Amino acid sequence: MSRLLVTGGAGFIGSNFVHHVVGNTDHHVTVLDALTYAGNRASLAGLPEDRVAFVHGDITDAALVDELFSEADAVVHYAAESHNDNSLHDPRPFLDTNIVGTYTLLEAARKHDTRLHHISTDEVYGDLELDDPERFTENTPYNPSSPYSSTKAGSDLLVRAWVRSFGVRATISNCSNNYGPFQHVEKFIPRQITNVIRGIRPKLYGAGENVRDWIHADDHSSAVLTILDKGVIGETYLIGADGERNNKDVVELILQIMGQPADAYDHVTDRAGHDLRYAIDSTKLRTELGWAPSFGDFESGLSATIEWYRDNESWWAPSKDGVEAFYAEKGQ
Ligand code: NAD
Ligand code: TDX
Repeated sequence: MSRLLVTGGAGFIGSNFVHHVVGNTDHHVTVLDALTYAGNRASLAGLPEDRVAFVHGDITDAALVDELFSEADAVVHYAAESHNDNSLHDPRPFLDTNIVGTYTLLEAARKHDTRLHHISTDEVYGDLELDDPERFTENTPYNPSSPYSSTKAGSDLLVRAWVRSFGVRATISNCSNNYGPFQHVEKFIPRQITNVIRGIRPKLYGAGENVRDWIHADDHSSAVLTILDKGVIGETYLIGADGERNNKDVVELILQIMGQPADAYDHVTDRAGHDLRYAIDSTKLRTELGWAPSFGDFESGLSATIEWYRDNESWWAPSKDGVEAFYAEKGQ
């Protein structure tokens, strides 16, 4: 049994990972989370106290990070400012958390020789044309578009430098778009599901031709555990489940599953600098480490996610009005 420190474990993907670890391993988890607007203690409710400890704190707090690293066998680093639209409105917190926060963890990993896995995103590679036959691989050059993705790219480069210069025992994964329970209602899929529940028409940016490569958050978790277990230090692994869909198709599918007419949505102002298409080639992870996703079918994963939002209105309702007011101000 190992002691895992999980940063950002009260966020969407981090909390899914903590549930996955408790259900599938003997590891003990300590969550370090600042509980920003995106963090929610309720996402960890019901987990056994002897398996999961919670520390309310910031990853830029070097003294706290140092203490927690001294007690951990491995660290999985999810904490980030994660929303592109927010980064276009106010980039500063993205620099603090994504860059300075990751630097703070790397210095602690260096001091304590702690195994670190850094969670990143496919957005560091920029975007693809709709008809590009190539997908992103571990060798695709970095070309981020937004303040969010550029700070994630910067954090990845810090990790690579600390591996090479200081021998830090780190791996990196770059994953595609996640969906599933506990995702904040600012994000595309939960926003549209909760809009329909509230009787608000879904909002599609621009023409809706932008393609995202969807993976269930639980499959992201199994991939991260596989990398922690078998990944080679210094290596980067791309995580994806061959789930490319354009946004228009996703909105229409949500409306269909929720019993609404397929055209009952609005086109709204597009995102500035909106990346056209992401697509992941996860061959390396599958062939070298033997990982495969379990959620093969996007429709059934989406249906289960819709059910989760129907059943857990008390989890998302406190954020909904504020998020919609923020979007309304921007014509979105
Ligand atoms: P999220 O916004 O839902 O959660 C982020 C969590 O980090 C929150 O609990 C927040 O309170 C915490 N946090 C923020 N700043 C902090 C700080 N300074 N100190 C401590 N905790 C802090 O994000 P998410 O969607 O779960 O993303 C998690 C990670 O996965 C991020 O690194 C993101 O870049 C990456 N990622 C996300 C996706 C996706 O589709 N959402 C895809 C690929 C990679
Ligand atoms: O209301 C909306 N309407 C809409 O059409 C919203 C909120 C989004 N969109 C579009 C923009 C994107 O093309 O849907 C797509 C998905 O948008 P987001 O959920 O904001 O995700 P994205 O910008 O693709 O980034 C996500 O995946 C990669 C995560 O938020 C990042 O943290 C991750 O790195």
